[in-house]
Amino acid sequence: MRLCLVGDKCGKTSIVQRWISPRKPIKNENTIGIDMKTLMMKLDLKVVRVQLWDCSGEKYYQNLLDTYIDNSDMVVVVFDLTRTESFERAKRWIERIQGMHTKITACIIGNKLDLESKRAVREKTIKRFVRQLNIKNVFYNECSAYTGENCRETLHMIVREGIRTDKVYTVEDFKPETSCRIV
Ligand SMILES: Nc1nc2c(ncn2[C@@H]2O[C@H](COP(=O)(O)OP(=O)(O)OP(=O)(O)O)[C@@H](O)[C@H]2O)c(=O)[nH]1
Ligand SMILES: [Mg+2]
Repeated sequence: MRLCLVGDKCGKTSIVQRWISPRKPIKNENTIGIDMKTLMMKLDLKVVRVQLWDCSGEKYYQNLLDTYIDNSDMVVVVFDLTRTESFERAKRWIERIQGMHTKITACIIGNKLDLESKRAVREKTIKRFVRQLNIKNVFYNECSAYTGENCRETLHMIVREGIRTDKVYTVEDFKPETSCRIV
């Protein structure tokens, strides 16, 4: 299953770190271009291999991302709950994805739940936005990469959706052609 994480500088890499090493404290890692990590997990009696394409929020790279989005099974749009402009950027991402194809599954994540007192985007506003979308499968969740709150649950929700919509491949799908020869 291939996931593509997009959004401005809001904690995408930190969320990926939490998903990969839940117990380690997150460390600052500036993403240059695109970073790819693989995660193997067991969920509902299935072993799932998740490819995480973590895209930089830098505007400079944005035009390169269409191919990655097109090749992914789910786009994870992340924003910072403490900044309205981050949410506005997430909305523009969703519009761009809608423009590409409406069959794609999108997950919107509001990050930095630990900074509740600085929250600038209300849950009601986000849910209203999600409801009026023209994407077939879209869902929303909130988490904190910093404390780890709700991170695992969000990942499980995403992978379950992948399993439900048959976007999880079996080992058979990766078997090379018998006639394949490496030269
Ligand atoms: N308080 C708080 N800070 C966070 C959280 N997640 C990330 N941060 C901080 O936000 C900053 C950006 O985090 P990154 O994970 O690098 O963000 P990014 O979206 O990958 O950024 P780019 O790769 O530049 O697009 C860092 O200083 C993190 O420590 C969180 O849940 N809570
Ligand atoms: Mg990053």
